[in-house]
Amino acid sequence: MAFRASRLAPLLLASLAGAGCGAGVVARDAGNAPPDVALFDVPPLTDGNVAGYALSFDGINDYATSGNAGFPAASAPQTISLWVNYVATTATQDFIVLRLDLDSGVQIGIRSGTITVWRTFSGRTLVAAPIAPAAGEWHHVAYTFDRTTHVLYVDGAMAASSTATGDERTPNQVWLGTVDGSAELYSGLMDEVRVWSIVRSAADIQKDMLHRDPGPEPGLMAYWTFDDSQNGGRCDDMSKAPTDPIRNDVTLGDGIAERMPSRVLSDAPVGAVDAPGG
Ligand SMILES: [Ca+2]
Repeated sequence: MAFRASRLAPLLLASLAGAGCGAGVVARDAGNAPPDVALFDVPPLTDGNVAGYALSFDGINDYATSGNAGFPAASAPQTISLWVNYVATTATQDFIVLRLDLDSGVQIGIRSGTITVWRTFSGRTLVAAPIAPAAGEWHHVAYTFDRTTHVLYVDGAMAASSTATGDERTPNQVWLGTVDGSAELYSGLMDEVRVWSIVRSAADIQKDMLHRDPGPEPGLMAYWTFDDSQNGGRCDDMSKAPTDPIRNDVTLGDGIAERMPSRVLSDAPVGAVDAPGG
């Protein structure tokens, strides 16, 4: 969970400044390295920062997993969207993976130097942005599939579409920042992840990306803001009511501090909370 990118340092310092003494959890990496400050448990923000916290993946061993209740099959209508701020467009890096073992799945991340969506079974590209947006700044990524056409939106605009043959089956694993806990590790920030079992329109995506969501909505199977800041290395699924017994909560690094993405103050441009039903 070391901070590799110097640009993240101000965020870390800002988080620490707001954390107060003893509020965080201090963990120690293997070896003689100085202790990392694990910011997966951090104080609630009270300064009106709408974006709250983001997850920071170190590209070394950080990842997260989640439940998959109600998640769409690879061949079913769906929308997956998130904000990312990647360090580089080199190597293969997964933002989010919904897969069934290695037999079927949808993977969204960086591949061949650009934002790409590919299938797990054959590894074939479903859709890819012609040009990768610049590293080191926030970009919104959304993927939709309507049983026929794959569409990739970057920063609210359609970047590419295709009718490539994809995988078909229902996922039994969900990974953030990796394909399997050890490979295709993501280096960068992530915030506002949403998984829908319906197709959102271009207009929906353009509107949604600029707002936090007020809560449960039809077809919204998971919504992770990473803002529930005192949760023992877990992040709540905000798409469900707090009392809902089936929630697709996120677990950071399988509960192992060294593998947990840190929480950092988010400056993702998500604007204000959307109006209910909006
Ligand atoms: Ca957030």
